[in-house]
Amino acid sequence: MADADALKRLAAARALDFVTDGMRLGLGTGSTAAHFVDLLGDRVAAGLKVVGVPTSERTRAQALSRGVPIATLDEQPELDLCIDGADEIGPELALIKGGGGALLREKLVASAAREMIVIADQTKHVAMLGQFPLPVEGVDFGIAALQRRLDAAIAAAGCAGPGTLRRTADGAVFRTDQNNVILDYALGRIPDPARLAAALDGVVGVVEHGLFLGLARRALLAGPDGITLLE
Ligand code: ABF
Repeated sequence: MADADALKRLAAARALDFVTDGMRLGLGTGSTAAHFVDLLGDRVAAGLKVVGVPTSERTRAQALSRGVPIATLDEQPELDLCIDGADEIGPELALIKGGGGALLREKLVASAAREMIVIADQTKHVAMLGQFPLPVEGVDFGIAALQRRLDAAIAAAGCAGPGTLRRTADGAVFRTDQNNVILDYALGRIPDPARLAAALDGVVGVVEHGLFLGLARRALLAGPDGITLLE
């Protein structure tokens, strides 16, 4: 059986079929999106003309190193296509994203695109979202109070589970590219993602959360038997 990384690359390679000359592309973050940027670099070297708007400093550096022309979202506020990975892909292409910490820029870039395609190995496809902890990005002023408000909002939306302040491997508080912090909520199951998203949107101090609803138009899932297209 192909290993997970090979499957991620396979999904990324298929996404290139949706890219045409002149496109303004949102460039995702994470190991699957990194394969896409890598392969896109080969196409650009062969003459493809595109401009990419990266969703993280990491992706920005990679795109530059692979010779992919880049712009900021201010310079290119309307995009043709966004290609990004996901942590979970549920029914109706509802997503959990943000395991890599880039959820805010990822959602901003995906929202600026006419179409979003998710690329992943098939293990990311689930019957119900929630096994992957849901990232919630917030401001660090009064983080304990924010966590209390979040706990209450999450309970009111019919979910439950502890939120943990994300830290780096050396124990420091993790900071996003926007210098915010992330609380990861281990909810186990999210039976009604729209209800939870609405509840989180109403919490003061929340900058963004990792539920991406109604954004992805297609998903390319790579498995041992090839690519499955969900739409
Ligand atoms: C990004 O990368 C994130 O939103 C998600 O957290 C992660 C998926 O990672 P990988 O492609 O490495 O599995 O898209």
